[in-house]
Amino acid sequence: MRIPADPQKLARVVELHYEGNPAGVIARTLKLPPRTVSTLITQLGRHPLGAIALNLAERSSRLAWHARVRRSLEQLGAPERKVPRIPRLGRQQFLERYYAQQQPVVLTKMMGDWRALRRWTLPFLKERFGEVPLKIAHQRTSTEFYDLNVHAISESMRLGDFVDWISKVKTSNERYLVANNDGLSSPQLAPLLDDIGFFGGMMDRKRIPGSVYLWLGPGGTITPLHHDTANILFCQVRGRKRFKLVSPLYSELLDDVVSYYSPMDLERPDHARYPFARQLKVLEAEVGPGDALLIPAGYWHHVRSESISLSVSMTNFVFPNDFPDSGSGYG
Ligand SMILES: O=C(O)CCC(=O)C(=O)O
Repeated sequence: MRIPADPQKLARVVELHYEGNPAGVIARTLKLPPRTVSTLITQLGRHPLGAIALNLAERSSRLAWHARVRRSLEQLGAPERKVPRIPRLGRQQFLERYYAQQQPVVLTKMMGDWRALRRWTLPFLKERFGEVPLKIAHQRTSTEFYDLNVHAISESMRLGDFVDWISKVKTSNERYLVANNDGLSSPQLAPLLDDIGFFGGMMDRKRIPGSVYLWLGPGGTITPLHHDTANILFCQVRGRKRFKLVSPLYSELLDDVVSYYSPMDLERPDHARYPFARQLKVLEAEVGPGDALLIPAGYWHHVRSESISLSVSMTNFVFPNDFPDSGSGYG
């Protein structure tokens, strides 16, 4: 028998077979002679690796079935597409109703004790910290997977010069100070940490290093569709941002993910390339100064800034928030 020389094609035969497709359909889909496909499948059945593949396929289709059931049941529920906005929640209510249930929520009145809300303006940052060198993502629009490749495209820039650039361009997706640039790990910016709050004991004051991140950029910045591996409290200090969120129940449908990023543009999905895009239940949240959005671990999100924007994201919950997986990611 002629085994397809292309290993990717061979892998697709195995994949389609264990997804339950008949040999004829596989042959047509992959443009292979039907006899090649059926012989391969027979050999696979006899090979010890075939039994292992079958076992893995059954496990993954069981998980996929559970997710499918939950997605169909979800369609029967209320058609609400807006993330709820709640003024305040006690630590236990927040834990039980949202954090433990993986439900996004915007807390609208819990940043009252943040000095940052009053102090952090572009002129303040320039005057107090203008000389501080920071890594800033550059040339985002001309780089594929620019958020995933952030370290490769980041360049050092003085905070004062970055502030001047933002004030000049006002709207651009070219440069952006993102969480992975680790701005707040610079010792010179440490005083800024005195201006943030801890949400009535929901966030852990002692675990600030390495779990509180700064975002600064003009209007028009886009963080493409991705998920993180920890729960995030996304706190908006200046300007407005628009989030689109998709539950991890839909992960199975996003099939060309690289690391934690999907190339699908959630604002304008290419329906020819992503026919499933219409099945996604997309939640919307808009955050402005003083709003804090819970982004549950594994929740897909796409973010656009509507104006010059300054945000802090935090992962230092007092609740368990460490979910190791095979990769790495902020959060
Ligand atoms: O604000 C942004 O541009 C992106 C925020 C985000 O994706 C995150 O915190 O994970």
